[in-house]
Amino acid sequence: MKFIKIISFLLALCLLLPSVYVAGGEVIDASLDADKDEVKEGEGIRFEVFVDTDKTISGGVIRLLLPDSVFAEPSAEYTLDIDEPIQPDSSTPVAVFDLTVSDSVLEQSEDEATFTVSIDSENSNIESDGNTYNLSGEEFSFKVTPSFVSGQINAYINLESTEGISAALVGGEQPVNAALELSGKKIIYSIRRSLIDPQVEYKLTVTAPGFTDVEVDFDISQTNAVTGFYPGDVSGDGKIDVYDFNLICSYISYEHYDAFADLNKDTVVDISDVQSFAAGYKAKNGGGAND
Ligand SMILES: [Ca+2]
Repeated sequence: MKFIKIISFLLALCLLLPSVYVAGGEVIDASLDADKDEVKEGEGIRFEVFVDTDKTISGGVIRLLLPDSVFAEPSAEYTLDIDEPIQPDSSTPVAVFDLTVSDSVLEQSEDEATFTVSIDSENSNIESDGNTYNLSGEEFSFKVTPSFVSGQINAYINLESTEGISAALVGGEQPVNAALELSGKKIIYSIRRSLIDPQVEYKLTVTAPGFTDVEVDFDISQTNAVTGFYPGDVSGDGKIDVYDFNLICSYISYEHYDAFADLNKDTVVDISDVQSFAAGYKAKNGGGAND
């Protein structure tokens, strides 16, 4: 009885062996390519495996070695399911992998990072004429850059800086701050996509000394254009009226600097802030919403 068990074990071992057996120790060259060498967080990237051989291929399995926690997919395996043996060529891939880069691969401070993917030579093989050959190939390097959600805030005036202006998503556990950049009378805001929780309904708030605060619904799938961020609220009471105008005039005459009166954010309170006040007053009162 024990003898039969040993024979059965050896027989099972014999049946297993062909799948790990490398015929004649020969390894076939394969190459790995991708449709891009730079990809944003959350984007897809397609890897293709090409085999350079004059052998016909009747089957096999190809695995990729993926870096830890870079892709949404935990592993990448492709089984060559071939009815009739094929003759590979350098322009037709034998395996295609569509992978998605996770949307939080990078540390928040990182501008980019480089990762590599390679063919898992030990676990990749092709079958040809009853033999199994392992594949070898060089690794493919690609760069991941951050993904941003951006939109614009109408400021109604030409600003000299974004000093004191802040835009943030509120509604989650803590606010998500936006980076700001000037473009004419608009402020372009951008937020790292990986910081935005898709389950949370956020409001986008914009505040600055001298401007009326604004809060709008935030939709991650759309380019949000924010209106209602008006310059001219020097007293900070939410209104733009003659009282604010008088404050600017008195600061100018006393040569006094006040951040709330420095509407164009150029570190002085002067006639340009009077002009900014006029533009804000006009916009808020329906005169220049499209300026
Ligand atoms: Ca000013």
